[in-house]
Amino acid sequence: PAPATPKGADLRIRGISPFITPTDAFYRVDTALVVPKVDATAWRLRIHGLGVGEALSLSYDDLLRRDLVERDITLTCVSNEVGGPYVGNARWIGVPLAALLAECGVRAPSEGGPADQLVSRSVDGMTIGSPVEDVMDGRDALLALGMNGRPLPFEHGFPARTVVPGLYGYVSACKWIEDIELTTFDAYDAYWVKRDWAREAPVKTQSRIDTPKPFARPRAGTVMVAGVAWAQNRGIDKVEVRVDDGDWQEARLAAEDSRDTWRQWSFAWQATKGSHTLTVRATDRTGTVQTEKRTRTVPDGAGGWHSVVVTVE
Ligand SMILES: Nc1nc2c(c(=O)[nH]1)N[C@H]1C(S)=C(S)[C@@H](COP(=O)(O)O)O[C@H]1N2
Ligand SMILES: [Mo]
Repeated sequence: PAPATPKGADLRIRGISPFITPTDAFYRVDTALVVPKVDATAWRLRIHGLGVGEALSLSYDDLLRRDLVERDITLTCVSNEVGGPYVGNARWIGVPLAALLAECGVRAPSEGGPADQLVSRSVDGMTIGSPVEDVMDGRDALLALGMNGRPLPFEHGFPARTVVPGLYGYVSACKWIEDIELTTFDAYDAYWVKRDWAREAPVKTQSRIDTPKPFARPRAGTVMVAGVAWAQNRGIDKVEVRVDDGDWQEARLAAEDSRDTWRQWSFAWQATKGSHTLTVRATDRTGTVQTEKRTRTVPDGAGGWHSVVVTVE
């Protein structure tokens, strides 16, 4: 099991996203018109391709018999607009993916391996291509079997899915996975890449105001402004809030769980009567400040600052 989340990771402010997203509230994004209901007793996962010695075929029981780890990882969709809802944080249980690949003879490109793309295929025909380098660089890439202490629900990929901290879901998080092929980016474009999304898509440093909501009418006085910020695999270092065109003011950060999870933040605003615009920006642990430049979700994720307009009464 993962250690308990640190005290103080959850600020328990009214209206803020809970640190761990309950499974039934976790966003869902996929192309499935009907959720695949895979029979785990008949299911197998194949691992094959460039640099793999002998192709491997694993059953659900084979995976359950291995050493499993539990990790808190925040997952984000590339189609999430600034301030949008397609981000969630869960406790995943799974097989460390890098170790499993290494057993099959796979080496990262930087170690001389011939494959730079790992293509995951699902039972419903989705293909998702991840950089082999990222999957094997020491981060907690998982072949996940469980979510928030339970087997994966059908909606989130039962019996198994991948989760790779720091990469948008469409290049990392294949649900209902049944095949892993080692290949190259030159040789193959995955499903969304064929439809104009980027080949490689690390998650952008982002932050969101959860409360107050847009067009809220709080009373003058102390108003708690709060939300979440994420930069998976890099970690969040700082969050700042700006009221109208004022100076950036540092928000209070909740305790850090890991650099793969989002962080809650809060700011006690002394609100004065009238209409005000609240804006948030985050800085990650590499020193990168969330960019002001508004960009669309296509091709590699929305950029820009989230702001909310409220009227203080
Ligand atoms: N089989 C399959 N896996 C998939 C997808 C899909 O359409 N089909 N969508 C991907 C996208 S775009 C995202 S953001 C994540 C979302 O995972 P969730 O639905 O568990 O939140 O799953 C990824 N895995
Ligand atoms: Mo996505």
